[in-house]
Amino acid sequence: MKTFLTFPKDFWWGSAWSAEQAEGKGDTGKAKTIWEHWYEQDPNRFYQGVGPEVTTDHFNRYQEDVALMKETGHNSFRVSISWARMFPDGGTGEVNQKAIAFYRDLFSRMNESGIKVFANLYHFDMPFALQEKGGFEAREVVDAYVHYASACFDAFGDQVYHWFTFNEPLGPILGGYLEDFHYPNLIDFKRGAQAAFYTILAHAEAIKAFKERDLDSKIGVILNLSPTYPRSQHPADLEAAEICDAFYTRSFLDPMVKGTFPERLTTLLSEYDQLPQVEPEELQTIKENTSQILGLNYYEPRRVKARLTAINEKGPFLPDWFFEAHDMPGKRMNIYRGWEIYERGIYDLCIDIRDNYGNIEAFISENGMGVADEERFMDESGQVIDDYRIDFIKDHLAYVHQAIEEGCAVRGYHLWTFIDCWSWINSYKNRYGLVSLDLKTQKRTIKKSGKFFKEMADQNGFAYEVTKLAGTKKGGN
Ligand code: BGP
Repeated sequence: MKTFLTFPKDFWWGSAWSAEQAEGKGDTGKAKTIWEHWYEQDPNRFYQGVGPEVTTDHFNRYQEDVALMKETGHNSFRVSISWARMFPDGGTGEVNQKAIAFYRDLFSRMNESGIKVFANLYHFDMPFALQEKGGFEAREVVDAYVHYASACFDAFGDQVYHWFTFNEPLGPILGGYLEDFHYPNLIDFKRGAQAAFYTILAHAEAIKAFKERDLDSKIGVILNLSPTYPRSQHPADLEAAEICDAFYTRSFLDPMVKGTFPERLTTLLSEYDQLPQVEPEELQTIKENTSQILGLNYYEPRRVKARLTAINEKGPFLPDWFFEAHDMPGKRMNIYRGWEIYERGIYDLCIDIRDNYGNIEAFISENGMGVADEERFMDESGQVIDDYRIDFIKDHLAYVHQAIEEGCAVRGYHLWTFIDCWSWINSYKNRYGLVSLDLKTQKRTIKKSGKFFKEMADQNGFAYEVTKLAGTKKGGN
């Protein structure tokens, strides 16, 4: 039997995207970003050679897009404010009044339509000139970031509901220094650790600048978090999971929320001489300026086991020295993106935040399903009939609902994404939106999931078979 799952009053229903993935270049003037640079240098690294020049052309279509937000049930939406647009002179110097005018008009239209503005600052889009100075490996780039953050607080402080310093700060470290999927494509753990540390410092310094302004909004960070599950209860598997968790979950979560670094990680990095350079007053700043709100991006769980093979010690130091991914037999996959679908992970994540991070006010800031060739599912009118996405959303949200019933302070759910947008090196391969995009004409069409989302937001919930909630108090094991 189905039960109607009602969410708390004023629950944030919406979605998210970022400047580099949706805006297109526009005519305000914009500094070159690392993505534009990498695309110029290496277009073959981008799916079907599609780069970030036009993307979803939101810059020219934002009025129509705000109307579509409304039509798909948004009461809140996360954008990012492009550093390169705000500071077209290489990311520093004088703020760009044309950029301010663009974002102010977008935000006032959103607010007038009853859509709260969730503004994130950095979403992978480093101005190239600053990358040339070392990106977040360089202390002076932390100062440039704080200059940019402060300019945003001053220009939009009266329009933004909640602020975020970074989206998935782990992403550029993994991609840029360990796994070769972001510029600068290095394989160098110690340099990555320095960039990670200065990212954490930049977060704290921005929060400090925010607090000096006494705005009504809150500020926090958006982290990609996956619960880490060991293959078995064997001590070696448990240790592998613990180390993996320290590298990928606690590394940013602890300092950005609690103001401290996980000892498991710092001890291990010191043993292998991989610690970044750190000053005591920087640690103090991090301790004193922590997140007031937390965004949780959840896509898939992390499953690990003890390593089967010996390490090549001549190779570069990497987290994988201590564990291996466990390819769990029977797992369900999103075959297009290659990510496991495991809804209960979102519940375990919320419980972790409740129990180990002071139950900080949080929301699901990204969750979603990228599917290739969605034209296959179009009906005669051109609407994508994406029942798989509707099921994906419901199955995850039912677990979120359960977590809330068990006391988690989760205030909203934002899907990735609103209109199909550009996915970094995957370009437009996998589509995530509630609204489909015709790349040739830029025509937007609401998908079946977009209609569903509106209905769910209007009713503040949906009917669901709750016996499916395995592993929770309600569903049993
Ligand atoms: C998150 C990012 C987004 C978005 C999403 C989907 O990690 O914050 O920018 O891209 O993942 O992933 P992908 O685009 O790689 O398919």
